[in-house]
Amino acid sequence: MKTLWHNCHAASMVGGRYSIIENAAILTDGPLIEWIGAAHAAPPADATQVDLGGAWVTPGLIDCHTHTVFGGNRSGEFEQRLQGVSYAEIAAAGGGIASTVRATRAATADELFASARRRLVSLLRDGVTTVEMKSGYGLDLANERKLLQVIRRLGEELPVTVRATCLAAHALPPEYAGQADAYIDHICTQMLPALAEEGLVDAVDAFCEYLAFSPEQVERLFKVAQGLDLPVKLHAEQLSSLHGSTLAARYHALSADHLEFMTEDDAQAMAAAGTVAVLLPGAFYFLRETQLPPMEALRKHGVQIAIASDLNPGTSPALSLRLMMNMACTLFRMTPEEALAGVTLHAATALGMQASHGSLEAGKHADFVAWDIDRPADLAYWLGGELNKRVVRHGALVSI
Ligand code: DI6
Ligand code: FE
Repeated sequence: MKTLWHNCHAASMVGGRYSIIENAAILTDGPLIEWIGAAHAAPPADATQVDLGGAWVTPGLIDCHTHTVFGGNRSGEFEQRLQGVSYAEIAAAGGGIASTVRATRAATADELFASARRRLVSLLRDGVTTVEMKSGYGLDLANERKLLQVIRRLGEELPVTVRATCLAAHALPPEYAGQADAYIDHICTQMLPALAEEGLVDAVDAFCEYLAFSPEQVERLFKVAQGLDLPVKLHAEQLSSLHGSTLAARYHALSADHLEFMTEDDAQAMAAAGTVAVLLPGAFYFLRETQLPPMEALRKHGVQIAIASDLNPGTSPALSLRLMMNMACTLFRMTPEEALAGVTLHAATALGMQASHGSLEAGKHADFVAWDIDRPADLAYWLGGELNKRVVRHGALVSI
């Protein structure tokens, strides 16, 4: 079953960077792209024709860093922070991640599924066709399993490709207060091997920060992940510089994420390892941070830069990836072209999916969005909201 999608322009991302084809056509065969190029050069084919009315076609957007599944929410803490109470003070008083852990443990899988589904639908309405979701609010085997199973189920029941990341090393659970090394041991010897064996884990992540886990603890986890053949990622240099991003590069991590406090040496190590820099402007904005990620060092060393929502209840209740594109431009001084590459091409690499996703090329998945916009920069220009568009996944139109 072939389809020729025509009367469009394409921001194809071919060649490993932002690139466009004006007056383009795309021939799909079932779930895959068979051919893409200038419309006049389209190969003859017995194909259904779809007129896209002059739309701009981009790869389906990829949100490569989210914590979509959690119980409760923290709008009360948002109000407290607006009154001047700090994130660290709230955490010390038993709020913060710990309060979401309590609410998540108390919720049933069905309740978690229902609330996460609503948030995920918001992301999908914004043109997202692939999303990564992390566990990390369960912090014991049964509850991390519950989260990862909900993540798998979201991928089965909604028109989106899902990658599940185990973030058991997100925070210290109350049962292990004062015993971070023992908790890391428990993850390494019990939780991760069991969850991996059950097929629930596509990658392993950790929060490397002075208020979470040290580089030494993260390295122990990475060694176990490596032994289980699981790729790693890392929350690094969000609040301070511990060189977690260099450690991530040493383990050929798919990505290091946040990175406001990274150094030029970290950028060099990441570039050499092909580790993607995932920037999270929603968290930067919501915490009213002032330390900007070192854009010039990242560009100079040729680190691939992705943008993601970091959707989570504490630091980035962000329901629009396009709003993150806008913030990446206004706050981090990225160009709209860089922002678009950051939610397609480089986001695919941050998930290890670059062979099949992230650009419009023959042989890749036919996951794309036909936007009724004048120019690709319009995607980063509007502050969220729903744009007119058609979403194609696995070669077929989807409605959400
Ligand atoms: N970094 C973050 O910004 C979130 N997790 C992380 O490792 C915060 C999560 C939360 O506050 O619930
Ligand atoms: Fe995060």
